[in-house]
Amino acid sequence: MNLILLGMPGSGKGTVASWLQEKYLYRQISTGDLLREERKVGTQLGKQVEVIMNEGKLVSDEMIIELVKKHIKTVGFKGVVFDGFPRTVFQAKSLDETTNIDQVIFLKVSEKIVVDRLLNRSDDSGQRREDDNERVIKERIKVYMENTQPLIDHYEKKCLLTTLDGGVSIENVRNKVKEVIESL
Ligand code: B4P
Repeated sequence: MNLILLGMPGSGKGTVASWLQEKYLYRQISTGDLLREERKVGTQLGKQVEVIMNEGKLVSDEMIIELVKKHIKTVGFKGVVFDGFPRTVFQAKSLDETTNIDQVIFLKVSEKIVVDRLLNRSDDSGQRREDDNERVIKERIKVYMENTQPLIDHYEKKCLLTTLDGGVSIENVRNKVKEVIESL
């Protein structure tokens, strides 16, 4: 069973996807994490995407689709949970051609909440991401509205979309997601 998590930057896609991987054995494919890993290792792709990511723009569809292909392994897992992918209609159509999607969960959160979350986010060692500053967050939200929001319509037409309130506590969101996947 394959799932997609859709939502604004900071809507909690990564938080839910890593929990689904740990608890329900879904393989998490987070394109954001994969790109950050390429940057950390210093690959050619990592160098190419650095400025794009720091400015909150989208990496090219071709690069992202290649990256996903490289990492999509389902052996030993219940299925895949895509987090941060697809982000454009082109990416969604390309995924439609290769992978059966069983459910798309849209985490609906207000702009104010996501801005607050991203401005307060840091990792376990207290490090902050370069794209989590007010100027770039605004740009990421704009990019989301223009490029990713149309996917809601795309998956609604396919009768695959479930909308959940992502503005509540992490535990509440998890419970709602659990209900959805257990009903499939
Ligand atoms: P991503 O890494 O996907 O970043 P994100 O959208 O900001 O994160 P997410 O929604 O997963 O939020 P999280 O759970 O962490 O992308 C970064 C960049 O990579 C993009 O800007 C782009 O340049 C590039 N990119 C990635 N994928 C691409 C693609 N397909 N095509 C092109 N370019 C691509 O949650 C955020 C914070 O909120 C955390 O601190 C968390 O603890 C907190 N939180 C989560 N849920 C909460 C809740 N319910 N209550 C309170 N706090 C909560």
